[in-house]
Amino acid sequence: MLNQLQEGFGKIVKTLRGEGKITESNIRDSMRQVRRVLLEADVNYKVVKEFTNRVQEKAIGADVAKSLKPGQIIVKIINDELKKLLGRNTYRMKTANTPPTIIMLVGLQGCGKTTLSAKLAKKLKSEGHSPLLVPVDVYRPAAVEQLQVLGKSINIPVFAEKSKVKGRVKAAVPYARKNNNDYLIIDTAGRLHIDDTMMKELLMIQKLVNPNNIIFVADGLTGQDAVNTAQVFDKELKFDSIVLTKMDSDTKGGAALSIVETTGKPISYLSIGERLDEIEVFHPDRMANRILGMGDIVSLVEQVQATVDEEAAAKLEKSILKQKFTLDDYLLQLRQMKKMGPLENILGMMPGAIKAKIKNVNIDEREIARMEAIILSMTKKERIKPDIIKGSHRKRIARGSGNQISDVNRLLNQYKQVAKMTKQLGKMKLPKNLSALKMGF
Ligand SMILES: Nc1nc2c(ncn2[C@@H]2O[C@H](COP(=O)(O)OP(=O)(O)OP(=O)(O)O)[C@@H](O)[C@H]2O)c(=O)[nH]1
Ligand SMILES: [Mg+2]
Repeated sequence: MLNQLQEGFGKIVKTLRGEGKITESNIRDSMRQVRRVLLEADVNYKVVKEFTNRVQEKAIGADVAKSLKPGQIIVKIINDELKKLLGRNTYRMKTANTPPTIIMLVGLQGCGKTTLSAKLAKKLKSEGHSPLLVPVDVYRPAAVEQLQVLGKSINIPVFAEKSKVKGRVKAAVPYARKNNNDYLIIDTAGRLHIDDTMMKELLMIQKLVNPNNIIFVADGLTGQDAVNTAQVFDKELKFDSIVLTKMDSDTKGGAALSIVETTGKPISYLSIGERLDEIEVFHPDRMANRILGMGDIVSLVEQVQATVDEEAAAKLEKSILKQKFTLDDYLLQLRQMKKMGPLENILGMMPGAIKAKIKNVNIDEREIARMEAIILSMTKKERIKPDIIKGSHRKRIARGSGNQISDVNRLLNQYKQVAKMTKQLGKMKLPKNLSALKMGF
């Protein structure tokens, strides 16, 4: 996610930090680079122009003479402006005085509304709420079933009574009240392009139930188009917030940076995968740090805390501190990783330097299962002292786990790489509450 922006800004930050003296000419020079990075990431040109002007103005006016590291001041200004660009504060969903709080999702076809409905419902449920899902896409065959299947998988009721949109929406509210559903999530139908019929239907639903939150769902992959579509939807519906989806894909990130500025509406969540737990509250400040390659340590720690088994974490931490990391520890770690979700999500939050070091450790879930099988085929002694695993042992382990010798070799190499990283992390001084972070490896 946002790799291109991160790489671009990473370079600029590196140069700036090294600058002993900041002059008007090197400020202009770095602003040219900032402009290029933003434009290449598909950020709206007007947004780019205003952004660089603001940074330049502040940088030139900044009192850098007395500072020890003037370059850092510019980085700070860029960081501040990025935060502003992304919306400054974390958005809080509005709630109804009398339940249910109604959330309505709108957006073009395939942008991820239905998936997001289920994700939000799951999140709300985990926070102790009792959501009700209401699919109102009565046109596309199987659209309702799609939400029903998702609802069933997370044990959340789906209200699909009445066959017409108006009837269903109208009936859903009293149904929610009767069944103590404090949130009602309306998943609307998408169209390939904005058209009158779709907009009229959305306006009708809006008028009928007056949702507390209208969320515009934007496919993060569509770049500038998402910005234009957002403007049209906002003009008609005056939505409350934006969710960018598919942020796990190789999106350039331009939409994320332009959409807030052009609509004036905040981003509330990011959808970062197809799995129903792959949703993230959008924090402008953390995102700015992430883009500048400062690493989103706080998000990472929260995510680790939410999923990690405390006992396993304590055990791992101990071995990390002892700087003795065995294959048993690696096995534990792999299992934790499986719980935390795709490694790329976690890597995306790490500071660039660490990320670069572990770029080659590419693990997906199936791969983790295979790695588990290989480690489990080793003897206790082999797991504690991997050095004793020679050729004949590898053959036995491969056979025992139903893999090739090359798979065993690969696992051992990855283990070595991770063990080395872990050793380095073990030496790093991190605040106590951040030590869980070391678990990510
Ligand atoms: N990689 C990735 N895929 C996603 C994400 N969100 C949704 N998808 C996928 O995108 C496709 C479309 O998602 P839906 O939720 O059906 O989209 P929709 O807006 O409801 O589509 P319509 O109802 O046809 O308008 C599905 O294959 C989803 O699995 C995401 O954050 N990341
Ligand atoms: Mg849908």
